Amino acid sequence: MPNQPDIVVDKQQKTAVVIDVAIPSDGNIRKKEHEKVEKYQGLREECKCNDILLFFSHSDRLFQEGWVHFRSSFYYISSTEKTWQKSQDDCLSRGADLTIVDSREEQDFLRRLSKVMWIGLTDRAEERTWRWVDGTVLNTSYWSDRQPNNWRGKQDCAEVQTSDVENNWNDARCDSQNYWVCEKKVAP
Ligand SMILES: [Ca+2]
Ligand SMILES: [Ca+2]
Ligand SMILES: [Ca+2]
Repeated sequence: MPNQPDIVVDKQQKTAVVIDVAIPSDGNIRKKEHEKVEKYQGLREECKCNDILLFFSHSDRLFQEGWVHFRSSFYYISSTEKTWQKSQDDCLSRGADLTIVDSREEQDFLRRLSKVMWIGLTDRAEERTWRWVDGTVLNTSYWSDRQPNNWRGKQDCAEVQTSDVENNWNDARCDSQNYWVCEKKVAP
């Protein structure tokens, strides 16, 4: 018997948080999950929300594994710290990549998580040519003031910092230990 989802609407942030009922989960994001995501697009108009955050119920495997849904992607926010490469390797093992920030909404979403985390951006192949993990060159960026500064010539990996301002990226040493955020696109 399916339960009604709990819906919490934050009028100030114009965000709805949906704690949904369990769905069949084999660990993969497939058609069923996609249908569910589509269903909540309607809620956006209803609550006049800009964003819908979709969390899964405690009995759901994706929820247990720590995935959060926002718009067209799922995100995994780590609870341990690793180097940039080990973080990317972890994302790959989950069928994902370190997050590619390709919209202002996604940047705002990451900022609201209030955690210093690796994202999928590096200039280690060529200094000052910042590339995403999918190989695309950085276009729109959200660097903090005076960043990237390649401090001591050794900062080649990008992190989001806890910040009240929209521009909160910093370049840091790739071998420093950080939390990280993986992104998995919802299957079309
Ligand atoms: Ca993205
Ligand atoms: Ca650099
Ligand atoms: Ca820096």
